[in-house]
Amino acid sequence: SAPHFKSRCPQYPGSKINRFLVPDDKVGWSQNWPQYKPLSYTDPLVEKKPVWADPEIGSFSPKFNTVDGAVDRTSFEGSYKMEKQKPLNPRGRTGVTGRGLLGRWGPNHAADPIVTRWKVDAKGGKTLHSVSKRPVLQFVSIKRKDCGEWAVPGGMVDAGEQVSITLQREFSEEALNSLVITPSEKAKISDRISKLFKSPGFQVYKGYVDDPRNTDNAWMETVAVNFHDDSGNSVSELPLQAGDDAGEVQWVDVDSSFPLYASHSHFLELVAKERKAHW
Ligand code: RP5
Ligand code: MG
Ligand code: MG
Repeated sequence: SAPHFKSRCPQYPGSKINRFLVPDDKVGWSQNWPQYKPLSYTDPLVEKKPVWADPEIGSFSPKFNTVDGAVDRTSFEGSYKMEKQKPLNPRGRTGVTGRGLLGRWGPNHAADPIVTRWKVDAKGGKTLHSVSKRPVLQFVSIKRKDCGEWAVPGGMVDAGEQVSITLQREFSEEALNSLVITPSEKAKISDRISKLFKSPGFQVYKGYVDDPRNTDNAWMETVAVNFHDDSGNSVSELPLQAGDDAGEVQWVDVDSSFPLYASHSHFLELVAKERKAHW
């Protein structure tokens, strides 16, 4: 696969930190590079030791490459290497060390719910794309508040949480604004979406995410699952409302030209292929 790219974005998100510039041919750790002198950066929020973050290396004894109590420190990419007691990004150099905005040393596990339906015309027939002649999928997309980019409404797997729960919880928080509605409204919504989320879904991707928050010692990994509302009468009818770290939410046509956060475009390409839809 191509070397990670967004993980080398010149400026570290939410900071004034410039990454050490890493050319494509120096990404891999196997390339000897004595001149490589990245800055260490940990966001002040992470330093405050919130529940979702690890302490500093040295002040605790994490068990890497294993499930460490409630925290899954295994990687979908296989066993990761350690250097000076710190995990090494399995995809190579990023131009910054420490954890940046990420809470965990090593893999930070997320889940990405990709909820889709077919785009239909006024008569309810599937819309075919003018060029590819294939039916067009739409997915529930949120505009992230942190960077303004459109994305899948994914989020971090809480310690000890099952991924299937994270998928439904993050979708509800970010696309249905479940955090601020009344308990009775919440019950109604979760009733209607639980059917869709109870279906096994199509596991689209499992592994490293090329996320701009990644560092040499901390990185994002995800399980992306597609829940498809084929008839368009279950989740499609729910009123979308942006919540939590989402500023906007809407159904977006699945199309290769639409730019998305991190590796999310890659996930949607896989969904389109699987459903024989336009891409
Ligand atoms: C991405 O960050 C994942 O693919 C997921 O969509 C997201 C999780 O982080 P937050 O949305 O919680 O910031 O790498
Ligand atoms: Mg969230
Ligand atoms: Mg999120």
